[in-house]
Amino acid sequence: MARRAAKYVGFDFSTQQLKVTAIDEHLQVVFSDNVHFDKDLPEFRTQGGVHVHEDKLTVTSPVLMWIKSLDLILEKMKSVGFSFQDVKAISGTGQQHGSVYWKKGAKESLNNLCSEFPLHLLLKSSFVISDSPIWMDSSTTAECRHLEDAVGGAQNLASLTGSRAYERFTGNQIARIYKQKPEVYAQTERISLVSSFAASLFLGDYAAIDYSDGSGMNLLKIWEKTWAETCLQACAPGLGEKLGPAVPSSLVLGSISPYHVVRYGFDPDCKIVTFTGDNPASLAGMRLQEGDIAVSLGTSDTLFLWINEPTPALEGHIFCNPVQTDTYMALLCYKNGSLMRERIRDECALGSWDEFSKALRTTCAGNNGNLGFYFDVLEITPQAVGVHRFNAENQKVPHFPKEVEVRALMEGQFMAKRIHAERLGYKIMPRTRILATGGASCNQEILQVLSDVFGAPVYTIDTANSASLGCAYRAVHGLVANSGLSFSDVMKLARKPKLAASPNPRAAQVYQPVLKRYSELERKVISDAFETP
Ligand code: ADP
Ligand code: XUL
Repeated sequence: MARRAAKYVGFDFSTQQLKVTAIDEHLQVVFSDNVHFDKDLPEFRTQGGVHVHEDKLTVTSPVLMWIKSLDLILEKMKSVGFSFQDVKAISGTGQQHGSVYWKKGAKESLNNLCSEFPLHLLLKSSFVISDSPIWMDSSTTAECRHLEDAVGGAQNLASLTGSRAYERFTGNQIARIYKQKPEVYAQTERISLVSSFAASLFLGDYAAIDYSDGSGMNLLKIWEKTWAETCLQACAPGLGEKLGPAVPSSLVLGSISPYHVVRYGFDPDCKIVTFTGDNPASLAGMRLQEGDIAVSLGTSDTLFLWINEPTPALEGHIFCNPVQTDTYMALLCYKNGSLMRERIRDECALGSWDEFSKALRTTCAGNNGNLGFYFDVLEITPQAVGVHRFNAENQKVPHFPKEVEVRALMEGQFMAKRIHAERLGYKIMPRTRILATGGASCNQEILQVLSDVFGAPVYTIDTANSASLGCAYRAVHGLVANSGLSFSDVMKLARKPKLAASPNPRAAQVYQPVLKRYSELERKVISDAFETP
């Protein structure tokens, strides 16, 4: 009998949808599908997968919606004849920071799931909180200040957990729930992240939180990889017990629950590899290697960096690396991405990306000393707003000629990224690769500026469904991680990224002094932002 082709599956519980990607042993995608929360599960009345509460600060998603979406996607897979029996391993991911509150006795229910019924019916009474706080929630400013004070300040918290206190980070979310509803907290048997909650549904038991997603809680000591006792105590009593120990991201948690074996025909030996957060999962999906930077140029701009020796700062986040436990990843988010570029394109390049590119081609690296900061909306990194232009003498000027403006925008956006990456401990090395993705990564001239500012080659990659694909890859790796094979060993079969731009040899010399000036002027722009009434 012919050998059946092994499959590895990744599930992504993202904000708006549940996605699934299956690959074969050659790492080729053989199946993908999704369930869109608003469209396919209208009974939960979400918009973009979430409920924004009246105070505008509280943002939640119904936990049963996530479970029902899993029932639905597995049924869809069954109806198209997906061969569950060939799946060797499953891993997955969830939006970062969101939390799920299991009721006392829920472990028992998870251990004894009756395969005749869908999960959302079996687990409908298993949660003390039916609306889970998610990453878009910003209602916990008081809890953030309390946590930072408890450890002696924002930088101390960053040095310990990888990030200063952020409203969406789970420790602060838990603290608010404890403060507002202590009785609900007392009835909680276990607190999961969206990722470990989703893993629990496959495992039929509480799944551990992994180091990488655990780093998005303001609770995990990223160096020792254990919970920080002072942080736990500052958030809620007895919290360590409700979280359970954190584990490496590539650990096999166990075999799939008999529920799925009977109901869908999974092989009883199919392994569940620890689930992680969506950004760590994307790092795996983009197959970042040691020293790489991924730059996503979309509605907002995001940077993932593979860092060996991070220096956590007041901006950006350091997470434990999801594919290699002894290293780290950094995450930097910028709100002024494509929309900012579009505005300058409309004002200075006749609304055309071709004209925008032409302006970049006809101006020179370093922009003759002209540089600018372009923040139409309040920026995250750094916290500043407005448009600020400086000439070569560091004098503030109200306007630039159109093509100078275009170059100042692009150089400014990329210099900021390089400077913030270096502040987090990133070092550009001869083997550094920049992997560019997102809408603007099709623009050759933009990629050339990126390459010149960083002094490194830029490659482009297709990142459609990178988080679920990354988890299918992680499922493959999880099965062999114990025998010492690294993630990149396993990834050798995957398609290589395409070289899109190489740095001009003179660029390094040009940008060295400009980067220094940009960094100094940034401080001025930030302090101006705070002085503005
Ligand atoms: P999202 O973050 O919403 O997924 P995308 O990654 O798809 O967004 O990026 C969309 C953006 O890509 C658009 O808003 C547009 O500004 C930008 N874009 C599209 N084509 C180009 C181009 N040729 N040059 C620069 N930017 C582009
Ligand atoms: C990262 C963050 C979001 C969520 C949802 O810190 O808040 O990217 O992970 O995608």
